Amino acid sequence: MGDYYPADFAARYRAAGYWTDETFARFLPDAAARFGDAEALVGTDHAGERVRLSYRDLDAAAARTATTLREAGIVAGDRVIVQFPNITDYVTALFGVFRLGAVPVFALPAHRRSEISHFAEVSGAKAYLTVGVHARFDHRQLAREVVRQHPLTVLVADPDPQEFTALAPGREPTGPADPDPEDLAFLQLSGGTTGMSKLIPRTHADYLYSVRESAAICGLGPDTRMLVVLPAAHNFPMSSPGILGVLHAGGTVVLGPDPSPSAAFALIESEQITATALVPPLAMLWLRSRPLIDADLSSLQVLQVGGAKFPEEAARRVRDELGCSLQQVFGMAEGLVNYTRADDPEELVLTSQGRPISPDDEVRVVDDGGAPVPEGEPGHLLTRGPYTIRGYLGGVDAESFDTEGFYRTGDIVRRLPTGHLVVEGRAKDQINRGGEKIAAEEVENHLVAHPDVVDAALIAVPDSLLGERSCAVVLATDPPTAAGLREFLTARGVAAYKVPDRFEFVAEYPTTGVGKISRRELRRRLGDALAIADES
Ligand code: AMP
Ligand code: DBH
Repeated sequence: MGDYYPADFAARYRAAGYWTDETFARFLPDAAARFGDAEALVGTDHAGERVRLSYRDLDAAAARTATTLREAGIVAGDRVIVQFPNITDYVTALFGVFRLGAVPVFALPAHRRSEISHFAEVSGAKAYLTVGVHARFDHRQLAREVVRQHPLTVLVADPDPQEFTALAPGREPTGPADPDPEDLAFLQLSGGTTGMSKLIPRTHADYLYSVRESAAICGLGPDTRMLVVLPAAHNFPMSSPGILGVLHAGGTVVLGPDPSPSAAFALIESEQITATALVPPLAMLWLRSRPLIDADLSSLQVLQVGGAKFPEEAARRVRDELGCSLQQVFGMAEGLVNYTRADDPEELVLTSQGRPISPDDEVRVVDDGGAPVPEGEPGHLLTRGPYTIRGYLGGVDAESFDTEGFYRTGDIVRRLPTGHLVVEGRAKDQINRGGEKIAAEEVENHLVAHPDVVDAALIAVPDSLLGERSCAVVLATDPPTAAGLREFLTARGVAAYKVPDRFEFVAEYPTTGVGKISRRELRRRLGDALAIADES
């Protein structure tokens, strides 16, 4: 049994019925037994072919993919990096891995050498599953670079896997493994607050509890048709309630490879989509584009928005302009997920980020010294509960967890008398670029590797579309150009979304009392500079 939770808490969560014997190895076999010929998955495959799979088909495809993985040497407990765009091969590969009792490590399509190598190193991964060319980027080349340092078995969903193994269904099915429900099911990624993304160990029992409850809270059932346009491996579209919630409830998942309004609106109409999930910048783009695109969106009942704060002004436009209701979702891959409920008063849906899934989600809102703040006052959000981790992979981390096991989310929230949370900001050093989280320190580390860079500070600057963009404030002897630094970061294998949107060169930094760079002061100065630039 895994030691992911203290024994007394585990016993409590089991006794409450939150944790059951369900595992991801048997997820699809069970769903196939319950939903058989109902449509489970619609999308395109790696070859761009339209695919429609029933629950039975999907389970059979995963069972045969598991055979290919097994023949490539993957066994129960192995860590396997999965990196896919929103294509049907992702789902069959993922459930193939689960079926073997192996442990997926969820990379995003935007990740490059720097990130994939980091995941390989920290997770001790044995294999890497990916595609050929996607969005004009050749993942086989990426794999080639990664395997130079990390001996991974690479399987590629492409007719031309080059020197690697083809990831395709094998001839025979492989039966499901029997992992311990309280053991590690997969490694999810944190947005990364103080460096590279940390790996988040989630167990079958804790995660499936959140999936089942999410599906119930969101009213999912066999009639649900959910469009997934956010990167499918991200925690939000995966589980809140996401792909897993829909497949658990017998509905249909429609994978959309392209979140643009024109592509997504066409799919909503043709596939009679009832629900979808977006980050705020995309939701704002959809709102702006609605009058310009001729499409029937009348099937759409709910738009979920989460990942970053959705401005109230935009929230107020959803019902009239998109013709559906809004659900705000405030979650984190570490655990705690909050939803506004369908029967919440409209004002609460528009102005709060929802309330927790579980009656046993413990929420504390505290001041800088750790003392509780009065209800309704802003403070640091700490949480503990039946699906929130007690530690990252690789041990104790006193910065992220307090002595009682509460996870310090880094978010500043207000708690309303109804239990709903309003996100006011972030204490942690992370930039939220429209839902894509960028760890300041990670990018700074790359920048200071440049021979002419003395020091670098990455800070957020407000942006009307993305919420925040990144600005690198660089201290350099012989200032390189912004273009030169961009090239430098790209050559180091840094994902494009982490390359600073803007560069500023300075001769010195403002510092705090103990001599640390004052990001707050930098932000203020930069804010002033931007305001001046706007006036001129
Ligand atoms: P991650 O560590 O990538 O899982 O990101 C989780 C973080 O995203 C949270 O701690 C929040 O900072 C932010 N976040 C997620 N949903 C929302 C939301 N609805 N409103 C504001 N911030 C959010
Ligand atoms: O941003 C997130 O990580 C997030 C947002 C909404 C999340 O993990 C979730 C819901 O589960």
